[in-house]
Amino acid sequence: MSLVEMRKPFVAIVGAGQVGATSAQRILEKGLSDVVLFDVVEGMPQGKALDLMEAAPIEGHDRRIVGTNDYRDIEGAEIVVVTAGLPRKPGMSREDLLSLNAKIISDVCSNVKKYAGQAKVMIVTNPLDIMTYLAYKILGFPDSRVFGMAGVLDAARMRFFIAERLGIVPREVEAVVLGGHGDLMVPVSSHLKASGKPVKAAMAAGELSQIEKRTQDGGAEIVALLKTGSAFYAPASSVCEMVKAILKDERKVLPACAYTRGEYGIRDIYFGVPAELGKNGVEKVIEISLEPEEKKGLLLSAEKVKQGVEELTRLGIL
Ligand code: TXD
Repeated sequence: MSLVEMRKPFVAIVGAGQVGATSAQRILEKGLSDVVLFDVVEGMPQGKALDLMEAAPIEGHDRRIVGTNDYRDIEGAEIVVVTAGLPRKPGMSREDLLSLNAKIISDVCSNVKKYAGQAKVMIVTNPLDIMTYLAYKILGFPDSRVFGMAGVLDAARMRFFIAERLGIVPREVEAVVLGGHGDLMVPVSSHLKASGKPVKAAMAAGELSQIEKRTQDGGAEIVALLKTGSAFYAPASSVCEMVKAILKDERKVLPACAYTRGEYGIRDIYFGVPAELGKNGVEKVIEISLEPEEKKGLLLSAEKVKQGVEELTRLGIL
């Protein structure tokens, strides 16, 4: 039985590190739901939860957060966000993290299955597409209830880069970034818009391809600057955006790491595609028109994700 009383629907976050704690902060301060913050490190989630509660009188929200080291407290969660794992160090690829984080995801998901069997589960841990697939296998939940966060972040980075280049506010830019959350992700520039107007034809090709490359390397750019740890402010905003779409049943189409069944010619892997998010999690995978180069890029990226999944089998994890 759950040890804490939370107002439903509530969100549980497993991994109270940089992304986990910042996501909790955003969820609370936007008034979206109460939060249970879990970590294996004793005292740390309790300390961060207390600190966040002490900000409530100033921030003016009426939400509640509880920190815990006991999985029983996630019982009844509507959404479990999994940010447990090691972040990249400079020079480390997301794939280097594979075997280290696979053990953590296996442990976390066994507990989520045991204590929050009805929840929707959002994976954040890298390498994202592979960890989401592993989580799906361990959880045994319908695929609509297991998905990953990456595309919202990658698209937000591109939106910012374009806005900066055009001298407009970032929210005026619409971008779609699909594929695996790795160096082969596909910024879909044919769908890029600024203040509602297509950008591709209006920008020099060389300039646009530089922004595409910077988007693909967006995570590494921050890792190199920070020296320890990886990005967390924009990732937490992205988590929050997806949590909101689900809690409020917005049926909003966002790029998400979802299970594929032949969409875009890709099958049986978790992969970044446009997904309609609502109360059931991934309500639908949406197919948008792609230019031949974009389609080719997507297939290449899918190949890389498949190799990662095969690596899980080779390592005896799957
Ligand atoms: O777009 C995306 N999907 C990403 C992914 C954007 C940013 C960060 N991305 C990945 O998220 C990153 O590469 C890492 O794999 C995760 C978490 O990144 P974060 O920056 O939050 O890492 P921290 O600060 O090290 O926090 C990880 C926490 C830390 O508090 C550990 O004690 C905890 O995870 N941890 C665990 N919690 C529960 N259970 C287990 N087994 C466990 N092991 C570690």
